[in-house]
Amino acid sequence: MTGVRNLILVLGDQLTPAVSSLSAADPSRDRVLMAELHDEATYVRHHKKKIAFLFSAMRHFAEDLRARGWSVDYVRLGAAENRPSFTEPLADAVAEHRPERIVVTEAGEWRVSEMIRSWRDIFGLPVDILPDDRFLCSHGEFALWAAGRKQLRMEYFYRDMRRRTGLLMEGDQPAGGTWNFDSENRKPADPSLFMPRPIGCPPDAITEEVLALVEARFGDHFGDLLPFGLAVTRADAEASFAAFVDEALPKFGDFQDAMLRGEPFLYHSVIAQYLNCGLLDPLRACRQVEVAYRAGKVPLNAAEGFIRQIIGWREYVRGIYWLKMPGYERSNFFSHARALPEFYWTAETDMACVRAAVTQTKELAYAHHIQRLMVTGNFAMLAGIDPYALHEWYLSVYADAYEWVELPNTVGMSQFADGGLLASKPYAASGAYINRMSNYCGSCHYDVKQRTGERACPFNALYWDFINRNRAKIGGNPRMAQMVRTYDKFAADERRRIAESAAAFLARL
Ligand code: FAD
Ligand code: DLZ
Ligand code: SF4
Repeated sequence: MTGVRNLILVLGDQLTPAVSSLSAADPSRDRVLMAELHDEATYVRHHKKKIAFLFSAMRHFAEDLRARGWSVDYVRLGAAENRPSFTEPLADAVAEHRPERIVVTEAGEWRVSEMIRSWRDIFGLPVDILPDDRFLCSHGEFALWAAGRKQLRMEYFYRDMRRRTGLLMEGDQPAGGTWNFDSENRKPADPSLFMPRPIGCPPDAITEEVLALVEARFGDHFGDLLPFGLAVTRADAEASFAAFVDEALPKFGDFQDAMLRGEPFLYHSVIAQYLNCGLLDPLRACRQVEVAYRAGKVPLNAAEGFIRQIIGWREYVRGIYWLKMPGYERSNFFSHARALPEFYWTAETDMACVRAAVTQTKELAYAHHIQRLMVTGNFAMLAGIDPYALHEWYLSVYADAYEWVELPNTVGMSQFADGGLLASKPYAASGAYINRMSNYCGSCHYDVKQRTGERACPFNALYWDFINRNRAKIGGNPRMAQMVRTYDKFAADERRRIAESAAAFLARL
């Protein structure tokens, strides 16, 4: 067949008709290519649920495009042998359709964007790489914002995004007279509160077929495939988000940092996997939240907290990723080199907080932010785990994980491995923080009140040991210098016991 003008490659995280490669195209002359790829499912061994979610969402999206009049070549995994990466199905489609050019919206990951850059030479065709305008801030705009600043801080970036979008603005002032209500968003949750759950979407025939494929091909990957209840269409993702706005958002702010036994979601939205693959539009979601606030259905601290995560943190970490790649993935400020403990895969640990986070990660491919940051992330930093190994873990185990968002959160925010480029101080905490924000400690083998000894909460000795061994690196930060001074006031015997407890625990790892 001849006469195809543009061959449009739609990547697995570009599942919206509004993506720039499609919005500028013409279904009568252009052709779409999508492919399920062995290499993409295994470059880190993704959670089974994540692969099933994405493949099913891709298949549904291809159907959606066909219904809109597009000609779509959809390459199913295993349909042809040795078609493992984007390049092979693309070569097949180029040979078959002889397009004038290849068009693709820029990839979210450095690795894939490098691959795309190689195609002009491989295929001898022009390759148009279009900006991903699902994001508010382009790479160039972020680089301009960052240029000449001594410190990059999310808060100032976020204010610019508020001004730019007009979200929660009264003229040129923030609604309520304050930009950021974070200090109101740190309440521990009460288990007696009503906890809404994200709506479940039972698998349809397309998803059932994908589930069988994933079990057959990736059955040895981490994680539980079943039960499967994620939305795989835009309509279901939007219904899930609407339910969140009605039921959970009013309390999202208050309990944003809380953790509770048996409550994996609390008042979180559980939409990152939909935003990141294109099923939900970030700005539209924020506008819906603003409407709920203006209608008096949602308090300002909740609306602001939610909008900040999306137009603030989400955009900011993406900016950092593209500013610092390649190379950022190997950041290791503390020179941490310990292997990732086996319990990150098995959940077999006596630490109740870590066990809960890993168990639900295995079951749901989901843990909320504070579990990622202050439980699994905090533990890894205190224990001196190699940040690259940890990065590969986070990238593989969460349904919402793509390198552009996962890497800065892991390397920058949770491990301080970039030396403070992204975060103003290390998110290091002893068991007291986890005890304050959760009810895990009550059922734990360890005693959160003890600092040293066999039954002492491991976070305690590890925390003080971390402060002491990194004093030269963190002492310049006023908030950390205070902790170094506190350590120095401990009696010599106590300091020795801390070192011994930490060493004994790490030796058992
Ligand atoms: P909610 O708490 O309901 O927040 C709403 C939305 O805000 C999220 O859906 C997300 O899109 C956005 N958001 C919130 N916090 C952040 C943040 N720090 N960075 C970027 N966006 C944010 N988020 C991912 O989307 N993918 C990842 O791979 C990822 N890896 C992480 C790794 C670590 C070590 C840490 C500490 C955080 C990571 N995050 C990641 C950020 C955050 O934990 C998740 O976005 C959030 O838990 C997703 O759950 P939710 O949709 O219920 O979020
Ligand atoms: C994460 C993922 C997986 C598991 N599988 C595919 C796939 O089969 N086909 C595809 O186009 N994309 C997949 N993705 C997303 C990519 O790995 C990658 O994250 C994005 O293309 C961003 O660069
Ligand atoms: Fe986690 Fe320590 Fe509490 Fe146990 S006592 S749940 S290890 S913080």
